[in-house]
Amino acid sequence: MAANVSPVRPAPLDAQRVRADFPILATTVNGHPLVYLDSAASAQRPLQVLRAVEEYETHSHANVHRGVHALSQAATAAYEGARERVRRFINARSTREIIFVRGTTEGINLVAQAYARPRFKAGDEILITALEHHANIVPWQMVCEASGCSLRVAPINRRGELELEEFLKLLGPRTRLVAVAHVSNALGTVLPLKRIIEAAHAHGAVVLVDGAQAVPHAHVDVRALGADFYTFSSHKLYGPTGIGVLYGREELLASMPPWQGGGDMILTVSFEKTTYNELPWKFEAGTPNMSGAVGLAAAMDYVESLGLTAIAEHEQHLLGLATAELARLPDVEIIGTAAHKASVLSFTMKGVHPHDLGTILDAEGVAVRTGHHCAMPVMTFFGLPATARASFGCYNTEGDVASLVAALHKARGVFS
Ligand code: 7TS
Repeated sequence: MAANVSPVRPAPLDAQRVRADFPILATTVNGHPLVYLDSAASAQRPLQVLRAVEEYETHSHANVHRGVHALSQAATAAYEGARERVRRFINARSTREIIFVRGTTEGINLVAQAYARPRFKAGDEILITALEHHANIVPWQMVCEASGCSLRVAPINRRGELELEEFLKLLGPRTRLVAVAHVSNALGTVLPLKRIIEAAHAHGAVVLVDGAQAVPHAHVDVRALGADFYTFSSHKLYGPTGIGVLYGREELLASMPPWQGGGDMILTVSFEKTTYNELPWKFEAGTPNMSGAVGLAAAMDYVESLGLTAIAEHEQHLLGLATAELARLPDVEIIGTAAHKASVLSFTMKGVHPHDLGTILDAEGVAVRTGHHCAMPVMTFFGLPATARASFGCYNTEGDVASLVAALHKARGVFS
């Protein structure tokens, strides 16, 4: 994602030193040292994140926004401090534009239900691409069912790249919203976001970006991108589960009705009329995930301390190495060969079901994901039931790639 990385070149990543921050990587699996190649599903957490959560839970926990007592104020400061940390991380204009959600899935559903559903009608169109995760398909299908609007899907080619010309042709006066992944989770393809956003805006459409697979691998600047909505999950960014972020341009968020009702999103309640809180709390009903937010902020500190450019370069090196090694293996086919990829390597082995392959690799301590990766239409496009997928994070090494290759040789032996 060269267009988005910081121009300052930090020192290259010392993955061995980084690994010391992740105690779980010392685990042995089936008698082998763990080789964790499933960060695209969920990354592991460094001590810095674990300690920040422990510190909050041990010394600062109470409910937020509700008490004048010291702990409630400490919790509120920690939670709202985390919001400011997120704002800075993605360069949003204001903390009013940062909504804490459970994760990417909830972020997309919030926009679907509170932005799209009330305003779209028959004749309106939502445009997505053929490489989306189910979380960026199903919420829009639900909107279409409820409102009568239609879903259009821009095609991909055999390399797993978006057919940009076809995408541009599908944009028109009826297009109200474009929802695209920044990076495909099943194939690793990086989408030409700036071009997509400019074209969508030229047609008056609003753009939601599913950034789940992008934020851990590149510096994302929502204002430079021009995204209207951008959402991501903490747990893929070395932070805790159960927390994520929806960024929305203030003007859009302000124009939307609340989604869920309950505490924190109200100002006053009577049986006749309830008035809603201001942004961002209008979209945060109920007691939020304070420790999660604190952990996410610590994860952002962590990746910035390593340098997102250094992380990206390190992962690109591993991706290039693994791609070259797997390409040399007979019977292995790489699925997703886009010119611009990030950190994900999907593949199949002839004659071996990906689940069996995953089981053999696990016996060697190598953790890869196997399945449809919640992107069934991508699998259908390639005529496959599933793939095996290795994904890389800041703690992976050339040794991990070598272990993957050795385990694949072993699997070939077992099945031949
Ligand atoms: N969008 C993309 C591109 C994703 O990769 C994922 C999760 C989601 C949305 C949903 O994120 P969540 O945190 O709300 O669940 N992707 C994967 C994966 O590739 N393997 O497991 C989860």
